[in-house]
Amino acid sequence: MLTPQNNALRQAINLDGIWELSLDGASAGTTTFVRDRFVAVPGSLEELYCESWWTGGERDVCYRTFFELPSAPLERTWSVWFGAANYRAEVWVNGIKLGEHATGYTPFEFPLPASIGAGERVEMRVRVSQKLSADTIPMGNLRNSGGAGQFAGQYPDVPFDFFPFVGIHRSVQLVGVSSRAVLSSARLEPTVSVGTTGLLNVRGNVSGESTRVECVIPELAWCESAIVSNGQFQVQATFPSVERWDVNRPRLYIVRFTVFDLTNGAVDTYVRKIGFREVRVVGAELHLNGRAVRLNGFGRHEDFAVLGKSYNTAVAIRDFALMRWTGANSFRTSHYPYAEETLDLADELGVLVIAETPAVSINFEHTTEQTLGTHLRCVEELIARDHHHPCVVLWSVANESLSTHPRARPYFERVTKRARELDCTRPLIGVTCHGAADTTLDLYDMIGMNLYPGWYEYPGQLDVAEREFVRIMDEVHAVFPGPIMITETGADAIAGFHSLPARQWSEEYQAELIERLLKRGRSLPYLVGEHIWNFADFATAQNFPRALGNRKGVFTRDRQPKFAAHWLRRWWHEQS
Ligand code: GCB
Repeated sequence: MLTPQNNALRQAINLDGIWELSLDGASAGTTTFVRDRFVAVPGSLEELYCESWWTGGERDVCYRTFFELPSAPLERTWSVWFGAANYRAEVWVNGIKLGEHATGYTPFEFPLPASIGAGERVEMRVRVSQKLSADTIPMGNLRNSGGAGQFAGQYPDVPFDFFPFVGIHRSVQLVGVSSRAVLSSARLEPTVSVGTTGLLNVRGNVSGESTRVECVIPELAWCESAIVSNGQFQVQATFPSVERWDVNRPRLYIVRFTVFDLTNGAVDTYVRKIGFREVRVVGAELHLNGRAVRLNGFGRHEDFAVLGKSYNTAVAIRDFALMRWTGANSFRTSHYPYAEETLDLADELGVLVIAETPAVSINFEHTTEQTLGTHLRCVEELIARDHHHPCVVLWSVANESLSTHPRARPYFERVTKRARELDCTRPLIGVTCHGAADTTLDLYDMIGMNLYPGWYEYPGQLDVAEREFVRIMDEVHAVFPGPIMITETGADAIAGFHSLPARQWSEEYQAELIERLLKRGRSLPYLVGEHIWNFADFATAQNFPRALGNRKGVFTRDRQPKFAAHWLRRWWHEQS
């Protein structure tokens, strides 16, 4: 599946806007819409109205919109494409079920019945379900009691703190392509070898009847015709002189594919941007283009007031502006794949990304054979969507699993094996909060440590927090020889709360804790990165440790700086 594009031979018609909502999702195919509930697409439901939508994680809701197919000069096949809907979506048009997609955060597309003609008014219904269970990714409704870890007993019942927003979170598009032949997938692997020599491997699939696909990079004066055989094509090229894509110095090249049908007429065209760069783990270092690179930045969330988890371009641009202002060069898409537009911006701006699946807090007390199957599908969907983005330098297959459990190792052997089969050009990072007790460390090329000394442990005791931080890191280094980074550390601070001496929840405490831990971290030679938890405050499930959300942001939820953001800005700018 390719992300929709509008060009001379393809149509992408935006269906975003005001849709109707029915709270009766159970009978989605037949439910009546009373036309007094309207929702935004893209949008999350939870912060639109004044009452809570959450019903213990059992609710299905139904969305509805209408559209018409345009009459097109060419023979067209139409489909409907969704950027993401959480957590499960079923799509009907004119009473016919087209299909369903489980897990949020990744796109899905269904062909429309050929019987729908141009100009016909089409009703589309989408049942969106908030149900999470032991079988789903992420997991939910595990009914753990309060003793079973930080997130047990909270409301909604999810084993993570961020609010499980429900909705059609990303754009919906009507996609029209040639019914003769169309590019259905394109896998590009650009890399650089010695000096400035660029190598490019292209593999792709074409559906329909096609003879050849032309691949062109105008700026490299490259044009190659690949023969299509059994719906597949492949080409390789070597370029003596390319400019690399690098952190803060992004160089992107446009690749254009043109598909020809049996009469040698051009019937489809599609463009992709690529960057020539190489990422590798060398000893205890992470190398980008043959040089050690340090990751400074944040764990983040897709979260903003009213918008919930839905994508918004203005917020995305503000976030990149703030990251640049601090001097950050990277972030992790904690704890799920972000909107592809966010990766497009990271490609354009030279920001490095750790791309993560939605597998957060896998709890092996509850996993089933189905959990693993769903997790593997999440890995496949993430890599299928994001492999061509030069900004993605590491894959994270999960965040903070219960990886001390005996079932963790065989499970993650399967997950990491699948990720490596799908992409051998990027290292895998294992993100853990279990330190040296994690039984899966050696399955990864790099380790990300989530640790909160001075917050959850040793509150108020900054000297002890520093010592603990070094002790835990050294313990991991003793059993894992590769590169290690901090993927999470920090403290909650409510903007405007001040305290001297510095005490928990004050801006002073958050800033001082971060400063002390990061300065100590610089004395550890194997530490190749520091990501602060979190970039901005975010909405959470309800529980007593959360004061109207998680306040570990160094920016507020409306993206204004706390003291810690100013300190990071000085620190990262001094280092660069
Ligand atoms: C963690 C989780 C993250 C939480 C954070 C916290 O370890 O990975 O999702 O938000 O701790 O603030 O407790």
